[in-house]
Amino acid sequence: MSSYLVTGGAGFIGSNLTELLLTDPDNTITIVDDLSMGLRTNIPDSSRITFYEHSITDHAFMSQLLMEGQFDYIVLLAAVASVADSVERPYATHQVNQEANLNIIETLRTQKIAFKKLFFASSAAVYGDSPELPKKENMAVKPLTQYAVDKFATERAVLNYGRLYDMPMVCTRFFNVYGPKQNPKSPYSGVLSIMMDALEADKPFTFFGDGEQTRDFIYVGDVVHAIRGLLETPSARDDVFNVANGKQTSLNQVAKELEKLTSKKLHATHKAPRLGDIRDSYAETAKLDQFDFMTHTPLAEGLAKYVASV
Ligand code: UD2
Repeated sequence: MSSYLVTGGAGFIGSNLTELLLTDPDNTITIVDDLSMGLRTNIPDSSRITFYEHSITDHAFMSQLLMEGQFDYIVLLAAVASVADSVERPYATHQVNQEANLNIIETLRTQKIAFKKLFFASSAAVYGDSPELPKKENMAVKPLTQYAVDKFATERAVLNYGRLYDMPMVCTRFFNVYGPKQNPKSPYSGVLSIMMDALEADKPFTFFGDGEQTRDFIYVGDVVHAIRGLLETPSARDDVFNVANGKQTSLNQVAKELEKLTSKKLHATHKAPRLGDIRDSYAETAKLDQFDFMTHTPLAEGLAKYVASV
């Protein structure tokens, strides 16, 4: 029997992870989410879930929860999840993406709280727009936005706590995750969810730029298997892993594939590229691929599953 704390558990990746963890009948899951991006309806109906509608920026609340919760695994997914949003709200981003997480690991340290593994989700944004591709974990980083700065700083803090205070920690750098339960309602939502929503509702879709920018799109099912695998593998600690499909795909290519799958035509317009946007991105995935829990759903298959879910 394992008990999990998942911050951001009502969000896109967090709720998919919660569903996966529930498949083991012995697991219990505590979710902390302020529903700023996540949705209450994303949380499965189960007596093994305890949900707190709360912000992780309430340090006293989080410290108390950690002291009383006796969690085996702590999964830090709560975040201001958008680069563009962080450009609009740099300090609010910092409070969530760095300060709140630092409070969590500092509480674990000072209160000498025992746990089996802590996972922190960092981001491909830390690599910035350096032309070197694919992005490798040991490359120089170039965080270009507050989002990227906070993700990198927290990733380093988590790994340093692991090393300095012998705490079992692991981090990932997510590339562009897509799939069921991604919320398309914010202008900062993942591009695939916005595109899908536009196709479904026959609404216009705006490409920021020419649509030839590339991303490494990974299916959320692969991501949550990677998280669970990293938590459960004792040797995967004090380290950071890219989580990606290892393939470079342009927005125009994705649009074509989605048009085919939905038998609909995208009503596309174009605007200037977003401030702080990265042109091209894809990952070297060899480091995580050493583990047999890692799966790579091909894009066409993942998009088909996504289309079927909406
Ligand atoms: C993703 C992650 C972010 C961070 C970053 C690292 C998401 C939602 N965000 O940001 O958390 O990890 O990767 O590099 O996964 N676009 C349009 N039209 C739209 C929306 C977006 O053209 O309506 C473009 C956007 O300008 C960008 C691309 O699509 O060039 C992808 O945008 P995104 O917001 O899905 O993700 P990204 O890569 O900025």
